[in-house]
Amino acid sequence: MLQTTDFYQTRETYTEGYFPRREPVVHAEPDQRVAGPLSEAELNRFEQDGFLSLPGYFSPEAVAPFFDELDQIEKDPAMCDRDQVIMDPNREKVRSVFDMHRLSGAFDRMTRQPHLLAMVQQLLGGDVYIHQSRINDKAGFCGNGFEWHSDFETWHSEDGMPAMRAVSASIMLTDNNPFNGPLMLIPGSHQSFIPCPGETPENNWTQSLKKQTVGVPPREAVGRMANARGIEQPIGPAGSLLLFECNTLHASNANMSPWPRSNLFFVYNSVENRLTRPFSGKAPRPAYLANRDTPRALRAA
Ligand code: 6CS
Ligand code: FE
Repeated sequence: MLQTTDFYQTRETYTEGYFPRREPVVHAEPDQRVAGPLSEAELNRFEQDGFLSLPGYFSPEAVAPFFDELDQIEKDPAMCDRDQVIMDPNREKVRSVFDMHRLSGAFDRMTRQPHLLAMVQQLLGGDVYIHQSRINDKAGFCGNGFEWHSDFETWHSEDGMPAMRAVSASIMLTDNNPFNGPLMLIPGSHQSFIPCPGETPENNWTQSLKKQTVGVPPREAVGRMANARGIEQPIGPAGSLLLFECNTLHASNANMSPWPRSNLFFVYNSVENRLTRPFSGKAPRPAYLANRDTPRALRAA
């Protein structure tokens, strides 16, 4: 029976404040926690911070073909006209390409890389499927940033994701350094759900992926979280991996450096957490943003 009770009321049902999350951070049963590649220390780090940074996880050579494939897409006008390719607001550069795992066999196989998949299954306590995949690309000098937000707040409100049982795997396709707009995260912020004010516009995704205006938590709440635990900015060479929990607050600055910053994101959702109706009450988002098929458990490549 699909859960349709809205335990995380936001936007149209906004109330000020913030509320403790209902789900565990690591979903594995106690006796199953070590049944996977992540050590107890790594699981504890993920539980405490809401993310785990693994610099140098893949070699730069292993991810170079993905960056090259992105370059091909960006040079293909027919591709850039597709809805799943989001240009930045001044339409100069590609900002995001969604549904990469369906565009390319290499990306699909990467979602099922055995060790990566085993870590995600360990964190989510069982079988998983891809809810969303994308590349966020920040060209040198002009790549725009992303507002502070919880991905879960959007996926709950606009896609109908019932519970906090999803993890994003971000693979750096280029070096992420302090100057080219790396992801910033607030440790511990995953433990609280922060309702966001504002009604979800119809077809919000046509604008939100260029600049998010709803689903942005009140600055007072972000400030309080940052004052409690600071802000961290995982950097590393191309090939580095960042696993972050669906409710961890994150943002990124514009890229004013001459160097590109391109990161690949795979969003893994538990097969026990399939999408229901969008809790905003609005129409479901397109398939390239949210996989509404009956979840089919991923098998290692
Ligand atoms: O709307 C979404 O699904 C996307 N928006 C943001 C700001 N991050 C997660 C996701 O890519
Ligand atoms: Fe996000």
